[in-house]
Amino acid sequence: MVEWSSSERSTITSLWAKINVAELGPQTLARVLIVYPWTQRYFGKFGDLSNAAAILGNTKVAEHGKVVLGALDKAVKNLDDIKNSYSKLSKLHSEKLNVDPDNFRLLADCLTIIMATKFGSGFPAEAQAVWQKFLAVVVNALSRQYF
Ligand code: HEG
Repeated sequence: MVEWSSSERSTITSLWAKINVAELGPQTLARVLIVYPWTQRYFGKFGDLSNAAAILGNTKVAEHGKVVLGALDKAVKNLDDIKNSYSKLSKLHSEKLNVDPDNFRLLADCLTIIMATKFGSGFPAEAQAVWQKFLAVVVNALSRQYF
């Protein structure tokens, strides 16, 4: 069981409140697809992913980026039970979508980079440390139904 101090809880909540899902979600997923091109294999139905400009302009990528980032709301609201709150989603990625769970961490890292770019000095190292702890718990929960 992960323990959160009250200052960790407030850092996570206030960072989440600053995140515009409709803006950062598309940017995060596009970055994953550009930086780690093997992740494109899961999105065969999304149309043109042949270069960075195509990925950044792809409306299906943008829509799905919002869905993925929006799903973090569940973790923020259930900090003490992230594992159980993602058990269905983990099962879906494992058994139906067959997504290699290593990719969850890649997405988490891209989100952190996008946040640093967007927030600049509003995302100091101490806040990053807490945020990455939070994302590590999310990644762990999503990877759970694979074992
Ligand atoms: Mg996944 C569907 C969340 C990483 C590939 N992802 C979904 C859905 C959610 C979600 C909420 C919709 C589920 C539904 O339809 O019921 N994804 C989610 C999170 C994270 C993540 C929270 C990581 C933090 N996903 C992820 C990664 C890949 C991936 C890294 C592949 C590299 N997701 C994926 C695919 C679908 C979803 C292929 C189905 C897309 C579709 O067909 O519309």
